[in-house]
Amino acid sequence: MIIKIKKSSDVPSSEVTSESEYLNRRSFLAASATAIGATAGAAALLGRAASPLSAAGSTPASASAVQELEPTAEKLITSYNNFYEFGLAKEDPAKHAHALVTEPWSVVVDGLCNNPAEYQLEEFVSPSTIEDRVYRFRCVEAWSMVVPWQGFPLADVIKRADPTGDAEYVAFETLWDPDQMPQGRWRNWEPRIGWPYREGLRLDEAMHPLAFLATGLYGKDMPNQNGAPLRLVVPWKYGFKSIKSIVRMTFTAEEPPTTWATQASNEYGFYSNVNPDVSHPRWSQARERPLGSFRRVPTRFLNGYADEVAHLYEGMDLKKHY
Ligand SMILES: Nc1nc2c(c(=O)[nH]1)N[C@H]1C(S)=C(S)[C@@H](COP(=O)(O)O)O[C@H]1N2
Ligand SMILES: [Mo]
Repeated sequence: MIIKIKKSSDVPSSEVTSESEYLNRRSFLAASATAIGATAGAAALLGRAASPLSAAGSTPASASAVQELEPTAEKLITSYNNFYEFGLAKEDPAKHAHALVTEPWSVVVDGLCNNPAEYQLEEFVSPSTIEDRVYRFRCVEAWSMVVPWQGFPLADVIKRADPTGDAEYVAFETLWDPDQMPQGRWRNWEPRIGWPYREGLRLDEAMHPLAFLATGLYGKDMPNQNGAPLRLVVPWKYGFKSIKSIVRMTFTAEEPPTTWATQASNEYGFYSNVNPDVSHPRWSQARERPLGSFRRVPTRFLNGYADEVAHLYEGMDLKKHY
């Protein structure tokens, strides 16, 4: 599907681009952003926060931030995937997700909000400006990548929905259609998983300017295996929070049940903030392997976004609320 792209004034984006063109353009943008002082969009492109404060254009981009965020090869991002509806092996989604029908696509917004609605994808996306965001992405399995996404802030659709005063959380659901996703029927596990895949955020997390609804990567429409046509990206949380192929968003008063926390609550909590100091019961989270490399590198607190998001967790015991 083709999403009509409104260009953001400061960051041109999202023509169909080869990886090498993309990277060239990116260094150009990085250079100009450094020269003019980073705007929110350019700051995000450089992997710096588009925080409410820096959105005013006050945060100059640092050269080190540019070097840190060398995007992972497109081929790796689109061939090494977790999308269990299409099978359990990393190569399965790229093999099978062509069966996913993304057009037409609709998204239901409901629950505790003043403007519940069912949108066609085009209506859902078009009020927003599509931006580039180069984000670190850290899977709970201790591999990581850097992805040049295109999309728009999750806050845009939340503001439009206008959650009521009782709404504390927002829950998300992926499409579940066993005809399109036959690999999702595994003999032993599937009954316990309880499709559809579900995720959720606290409302203040969801409103944070880094929380992103992605419609593409590397300047192209989202590949099916990466969660076409629309997936969540929450860069400071483990990858499984970044739910794919979203068909529903529901505002709730209570913490909503999520797929992996339901499956194994001692291993996967609701928060699932990237934290090198809180081990998974079966492995350490202190280090990670960037895709395309064999060396392991230290994992950063909140995946490197602590300056922007740590305040969301002030006063919380992150070992307990893992
Ligand atoms: N619907 C759905 N969303 C999902 C998953 C899944 O299996 N089904 N896997 C999650 C996990 S564990 C990760 S690491 C990321 C992987 O995203 P990627 O394949 O684009 O790298 O998607 C997340 N979103
Ligand atoms: Mo993951």
